[in-house]
Amino acid sequence: MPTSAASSSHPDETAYDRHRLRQWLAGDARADGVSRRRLLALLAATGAAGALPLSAPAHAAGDTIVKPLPPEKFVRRGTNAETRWEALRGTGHHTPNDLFFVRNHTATPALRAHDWRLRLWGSGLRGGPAEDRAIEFGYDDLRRLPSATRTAFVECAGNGRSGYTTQQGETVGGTAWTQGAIGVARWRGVRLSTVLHRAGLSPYAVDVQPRGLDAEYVSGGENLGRVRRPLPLSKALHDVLLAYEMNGEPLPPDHGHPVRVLVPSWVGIASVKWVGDIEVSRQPLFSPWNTAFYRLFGPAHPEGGSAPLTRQTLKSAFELASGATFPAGRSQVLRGRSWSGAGAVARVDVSTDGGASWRPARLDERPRPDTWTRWSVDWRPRTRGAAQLLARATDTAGRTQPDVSVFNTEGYLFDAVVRHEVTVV
Ligand SMILES: Nc1nc2c(c(=O)[nH]1)N[C@H]1C(S)=C(S)[C@@H](COP(=O)(O)O)O[C@H]1N2
Ligand SMILES: [Mo]
Repeated sequence: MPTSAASSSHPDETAYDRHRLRQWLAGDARADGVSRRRLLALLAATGAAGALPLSAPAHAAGDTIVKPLPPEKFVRRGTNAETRWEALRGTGHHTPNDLFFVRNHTATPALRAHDWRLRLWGSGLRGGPAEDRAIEFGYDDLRRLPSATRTAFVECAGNGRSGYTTQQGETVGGTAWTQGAIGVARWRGVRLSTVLHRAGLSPYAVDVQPRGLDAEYVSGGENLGRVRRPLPLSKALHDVLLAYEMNGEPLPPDHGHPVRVLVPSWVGIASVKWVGDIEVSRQPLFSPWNTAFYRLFGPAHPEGGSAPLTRQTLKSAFELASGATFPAGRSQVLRGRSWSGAGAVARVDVSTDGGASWRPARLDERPRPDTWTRWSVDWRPRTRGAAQLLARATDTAGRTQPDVSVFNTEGYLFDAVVRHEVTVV
């Protein structure tokens, strides 16, 4: 399998990275806003502190995310934080920034908008020999370009992964998310197409590969470099944003400050945070994030894995804690949300008796693609004891959530109907 390792370790690139890094470190030192530990991690990321072993964890678990993670809102999972669904109750369509899940391969870097540059480079830009084709945009340059706003979810490909184990008895790799590795925000930024055209897009370009400025990712003792994943040009030109605002605020540090890529309807890994450069290529690009990770492996999938994951699957969740309790004989409104990467939600059916009987949920807002739809049902539990609540969505592409999700070794795209355990008291 070809890789882009040669082009991404281009000497100019490395020098550029180190140069930028020194500027941030100087800035942060003045502002006194960065821990020594984070500083060392940043240095390690570009090899400027060669003696620091990359395999050593650069951060304690509590140090990888900047924002507060109150336990009533989040469950910590390693370097990540999962949103609790019960905390979404009453929050409206858009997930407040302070409640949005965080998925960090390493740690949130300390970047400052006025020092930040975005570099576009590669054989897919017009003019000059390949190594000279590069153009930079500063933060203010982006803010001056026409803006676009989109409501879209960012959802980890592994969201719901623990269902493979708890409902299907299967062992899968990766973070054992329940259902809270998703959030919906109103993203504002510049269309990637606008920036690509300004950069001088070649008619021969086929792929673009955004790369984050967070530390290099070490997995199984191997340094995989900085988080990066290619996108076909067709998607890049269609609806992708370089987002600098999230729900009307400057992008928060944990969500990619100052600028992230936002790839609507696709697996979260496509939405690269803290983007620092974008390779534009006439050849298909590869990185560990579209070869080793984010493909489906397993007996039901092709030898060598499926095609790289693109769109998210179809899911539903209740705005309830696992094991929530309800008083018998009293009317309740059960609320939840369903979403699909393949279109809008068409209908949602709910069962409050473990799947024996079903009724349609009320859709409480107009279903739209790229985001969830809130719904509700009335419930008056009669019998005391354990009960299972189920919600099954159908989308406008004609897919309905199955009872069982097809196994894959990394536990991606769990789409089965979730059995939500509650107790009637
Ligand atoms: N640079 C960078 N971008 C990244 C990641 C990362 O670790 N580093 N994680 C990815 C993954 S796997 C997901 S699911 C989303 C999570 O976005 P959030 O943390 O804003 O919720 O960001 C993606 N972009
Ligand atoms: Mo993810």
